[in-house]
Amino acid sequence: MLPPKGFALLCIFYIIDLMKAASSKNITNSSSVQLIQLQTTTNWDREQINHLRNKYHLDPVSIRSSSKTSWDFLVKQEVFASLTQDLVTFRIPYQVVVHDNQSTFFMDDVIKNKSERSKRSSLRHHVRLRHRFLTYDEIRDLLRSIQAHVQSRPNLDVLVGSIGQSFEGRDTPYVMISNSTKGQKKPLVFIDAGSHGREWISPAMAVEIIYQLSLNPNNDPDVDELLAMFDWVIVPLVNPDGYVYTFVNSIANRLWRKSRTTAYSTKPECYGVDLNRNFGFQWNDDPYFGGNSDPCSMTYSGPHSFSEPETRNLRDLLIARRSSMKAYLSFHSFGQFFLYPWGFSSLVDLEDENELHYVASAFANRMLTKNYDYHIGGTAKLLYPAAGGSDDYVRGSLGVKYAYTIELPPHETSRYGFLLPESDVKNVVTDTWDGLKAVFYRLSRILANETHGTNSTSINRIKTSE
Ligand code: 0X9
Ligand code: ZN
Repeated sequence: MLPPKGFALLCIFYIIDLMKAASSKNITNSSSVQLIQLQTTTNWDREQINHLRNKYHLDPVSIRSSSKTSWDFLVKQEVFASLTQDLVTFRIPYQVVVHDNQSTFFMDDVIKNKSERSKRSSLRHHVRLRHRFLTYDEIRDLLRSIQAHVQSRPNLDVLVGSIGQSFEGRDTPYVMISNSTKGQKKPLVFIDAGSHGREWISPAMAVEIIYQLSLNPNNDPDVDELLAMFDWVIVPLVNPDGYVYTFVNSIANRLWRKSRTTAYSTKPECYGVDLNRNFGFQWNDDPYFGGNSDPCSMTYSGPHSFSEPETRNLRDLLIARRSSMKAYLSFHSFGQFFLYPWGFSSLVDLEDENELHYVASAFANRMLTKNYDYHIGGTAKLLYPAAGGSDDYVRGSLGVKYAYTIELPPHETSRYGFLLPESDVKNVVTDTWDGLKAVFYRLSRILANETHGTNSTSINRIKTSE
């Protein structure tokens, strides 16, 4: 989601750079794209914007549409002059937020030092890359290094595998982490990240969790507790092709959301399926349910549920681990929302919403102490309807009670949106890890009480120290 007002600041911030770029580079390249923001104040403005969306086939970058006062669009250079002329005629203010030529501006050292970074793959090398945005290759190599590093530890199993290949043939890694001392099967926490290419902080969060659980870099006693309480399966990059595509040097690439299948359109700008609309619980491609049957849409649901290798691969691992799975967390960005089902409809209540809310509030409360303001709620009620999400599938089809989607920072009003600076990664992932620990402690207490016959509806009486 992109924020209503915060992006205005971004505009001012980047427009200076745009002017610099414009003076040194040719910005009328016909294949280039600009990210522009339009401001709406009245219903009439909004009607005109809808008209312009149809006329110029504009897809908003942000998919949150309720109570919007600003809209962000990627605009091709060939329609730019005509569109901006219309905006002037309709008296709708607009600003160019970022031009194609500026894209490296957002990519920090990931792009600039790419060749230098890709040379080595030792664990020491990866430790140096900690809290950076990692490329697909770096994530894959890091997991291998961690596995090799912990191989000799007697009480820890870290197994790295692949859930299968993406459309473009990339292996999609997963990690199983388990403290096997007692030989008993523990409840499983299943975590995934990176369904949407542009949400770079999401795989960074999954990598941090893998780091913490398998290497425990701070000798944190909580990590031992967490390993004693749960087994862990983590899929840090569900959409490797979409992610790789966002590292190609252009703003249109950087903001790519979907997978990269070429099966449903011959137009490159229409490739891909929104993987978080492709799961098979109440799958629906009607925009009323937050799906979309137009391959050119950013939220294209695919021709039918599980039409994509990426969602089928994840589904198969979810099904295989279903019997012990007690919690499912899917990381996305941005906005600072801790969401639970249902995504497919705001009209259907989740019968145990209070219990899911209670667990989520352990996170929100902890994060508030660190000055992160999180909203908790059902997706369709709080955000927008979006059928075909992985959390709905895990809850609705697999019956896992505690199924969540977490929209990581920045806040929905931030000026950065998807383009969170790399310098913020460290604080975001370490603070979020702390918030997550509160969730897992609370969950563990609840599960222990359930096992000992306490009715789960008595959770309000549970006194915990989290
Ligand atoms: O729309 C989405 O897929 C998620 N938001 S995002 O901005 N990261 O794209 C929210 C998904 C919530 N869950 C379901 N819709 N089931
Ligand atoms: Zn997302």
